[in-house]
Amino acid sequence: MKTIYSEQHRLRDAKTELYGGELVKPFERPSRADMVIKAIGESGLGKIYDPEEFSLDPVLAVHDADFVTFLETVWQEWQKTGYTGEIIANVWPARRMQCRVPCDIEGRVGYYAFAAETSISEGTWEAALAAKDVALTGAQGLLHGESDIFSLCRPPGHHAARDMFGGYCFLNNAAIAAQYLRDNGAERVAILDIDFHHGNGTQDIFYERDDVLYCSLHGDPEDAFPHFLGYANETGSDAGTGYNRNYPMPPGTPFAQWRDSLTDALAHIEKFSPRYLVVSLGVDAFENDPISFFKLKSDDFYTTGQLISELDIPTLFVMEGGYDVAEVGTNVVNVLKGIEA
Ligand code: SP5
Ligand code: ZN
Repeated sequence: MKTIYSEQHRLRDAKTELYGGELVKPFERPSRADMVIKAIGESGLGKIYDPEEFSLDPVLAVHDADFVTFLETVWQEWQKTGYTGEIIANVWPARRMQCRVPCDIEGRVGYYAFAAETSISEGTWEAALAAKDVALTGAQGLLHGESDIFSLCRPPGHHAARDMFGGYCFLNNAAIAAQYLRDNGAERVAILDIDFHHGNGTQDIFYERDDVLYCSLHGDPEDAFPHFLGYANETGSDAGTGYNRNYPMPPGTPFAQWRDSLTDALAHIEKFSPRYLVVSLGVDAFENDPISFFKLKSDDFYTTGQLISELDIPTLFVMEGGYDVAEVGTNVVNVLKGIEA
């Protein structure tokens, strides 16, 4: 299986994450991708390729233009104000307030943020652009007949909605890839999200649509980020009714229970009969993940890959979360090896 990867991910290297009332070194850091690349190199899985460059058109197919312009320009604007720290949202259009874009930079940061833990730092936009190229190059590979491809995206994407960033995500790499597959001839595309967190952004982007099925396994929003989306009663709206499936699970969930959800999601995907499958591949369901609460072991990721491969659908794996830096490479490679078994 080919891996698509760009060194440009290093440009996303924020100094701060708001965590427990302190500004700490972000969990989502460059060494995560280093560990994955190292494990791929040692695995004999296949070669690593640079991405091709794509225009903003596939990005604008899923994100609002004003949001994209905001991401593109906000660092320079922040610098102009004279602020010396990173960009952290501190105000939101909360209940019974107006959802309109203010003029002031702090107001606009709050408008486009849905969470404050994600600082925007110098180079974030450039890294996000490269990550979407990594995802789109993978999608292009599927269109050219590859059966499985791994897009090692960083920063991740599944929390980014059409007009919101947060959860360490800016552009929704998996959604951009899925839409690109749709726009290049695929009638139906399924997205399976196995990251520990609910992919609120991906759900948001495809919620009213019946051509892209979204299924997500994740920590119950009662107990886990992003807290305000990801409940089982969110099944889609309008034409999309029935095309969104959430599998929230409680703290301490072991693989046996998680696998039951996966099996159900896979059966649902099979019935949908998609031309392609996009997997939002986070490995933060791992038992030692520092910010998550499932109990998957490294070997369970191999089994997960095997189960997904039984679908026999051309699949793009898009890297999302996974914060136990020591094991993130092993866990990702285990999924991909399970696919090739
Ligand atoms: C892509 C991805 O995995 N994003 C995850 C973003 C999660 N950020 C919020 C983390 C809040 C952690 N609270 C954990 C409490 C642990 N005791
Ligand atoms: Zn996650």
